[in-house]
Amino acid sequence: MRLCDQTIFAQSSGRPPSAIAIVRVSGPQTVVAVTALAGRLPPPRVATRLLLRDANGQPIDDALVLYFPGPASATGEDLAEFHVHGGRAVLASVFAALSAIENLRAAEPGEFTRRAFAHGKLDLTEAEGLDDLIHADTDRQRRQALRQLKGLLGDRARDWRAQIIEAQALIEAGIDFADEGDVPSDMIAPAVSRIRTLLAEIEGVLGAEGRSERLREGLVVAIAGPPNVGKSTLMNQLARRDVAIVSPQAGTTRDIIEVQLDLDGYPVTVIDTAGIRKTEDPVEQEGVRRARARAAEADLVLWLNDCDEASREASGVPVWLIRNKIDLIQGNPRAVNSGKGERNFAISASRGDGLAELMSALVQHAQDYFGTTEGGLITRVRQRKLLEDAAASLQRAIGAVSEGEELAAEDLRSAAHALGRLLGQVDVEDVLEVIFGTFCIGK
Ligand SMILES: Nc1nc2c(ncn2[C@@H]2O[C@H](COP(=O)(O)OP(=O)(O)OP(=O)(O)O)[C@@H](O)[C@H]2O)c(=O)[nH]1
Ligand SMILES: [Mg+2]
Repeated sequence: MRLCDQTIFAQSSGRPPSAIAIVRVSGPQTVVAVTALAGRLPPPRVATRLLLRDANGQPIDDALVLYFPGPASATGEDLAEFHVHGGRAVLASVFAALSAIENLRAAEPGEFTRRAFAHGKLDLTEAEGLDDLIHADTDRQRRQALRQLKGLLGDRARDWRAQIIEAQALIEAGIDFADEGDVPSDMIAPAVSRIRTLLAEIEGVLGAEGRSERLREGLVVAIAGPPNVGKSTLMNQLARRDVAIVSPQAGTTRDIIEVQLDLDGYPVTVIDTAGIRKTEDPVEQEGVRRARARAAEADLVLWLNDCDEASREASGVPVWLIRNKIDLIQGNPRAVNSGKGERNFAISASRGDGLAELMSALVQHAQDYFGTTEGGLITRVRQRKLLEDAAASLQRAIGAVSEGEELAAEDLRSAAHALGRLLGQVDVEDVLEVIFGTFCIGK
């Protein structure tokens, strides 16, 4: 049985209990399912209040039912929505009634979107944008995802691909003529100049900041340092709530604690780690190991030290040195910049001194890190990789023209192929699992 022969259902709204929950059904059995539960099919696209009943005729809930006949639906198939009260028992009864119908089954994560993609409702870059929009935590992420969902990258890629195929046709026509001993350079020259223009455009998009992917992932800031210096206290201050246990005992934190912050629209993950020291306690040793590993992977390390210490461990990422507990010293010391790209701060995490300066430095750092992402079209490594492949093939095609049109045509074919993969038009099966697998169920 082919994938789309089956009818799928899932709750598409948030976690119960909630005031209202939406259950979506998509596939050829949709009309059967709606009629079975609601007694009749409402008119297309008109919200209709109907009593849902189970197979024994027992009432389940008073619902709003919507029916969207395919192909003019979100998935391109017959699709229905049941808006029911969002209680767990209500939902369980609706699911039980739907499961009882032949050829109906619960949807896999992302399956609705996957069907929309299969029916040409959106291309792969738009599907990625949709996934990002659902997972957007900050305003900047939301705007970027919306651009992607509007198909800005997809539209460009489609246009480039069409032009490459045209250029390929021109060159292949040249090859045919060449058989007759008449190499029409006036056919090749316009093709080459078109390829050069295309290449410049793709390189422009590749070069545009190159930081939009970062906006999706967020900036990771690790708080690290020796035990008992006030790392967890600083973490709680940054998070503005008690996420980590603070105690005068050295070696309090062992697990890695993460909080997501929205810094001026930028997504920032702050992690609090175990104090780094030599220890005999195997649990603490593991905490120290994890702390080191996470600090090494972070985009920025805030290295905390008691005010009377100045040592820190070397690491490959930018490190800001922070002297904590300045409230304990007479005549609060001021931060001194070493001028080696390292920044120095003096704070009192418990009293709040210097935290405003640290916060605004973090916002500034986030701004520099993410750059101006407004113009960036690429949001994923997958997209960047395929555009780079296309650019490299075009580059090769330009070089190959003088050596033989067949070679150039082959390079153009692989450039068009890379863009086809970007859009999800060719060789899609391997990427589909990866992309749609990250979606939530009901999407
Ligand atoms: N006077 C003063 N005490 C502080 C300050 N910041 C933290 N403390 C105290 O220092 C002790 C340790 O604080 P924590 O935040 O648990 O330190 P930590 O670095 O997370 O410690 P571990 O998790 O054990 O590595 C606690 O008693 C805090 O109240 C500060 O700025 N001034
Ligand atoms: Mg701690």
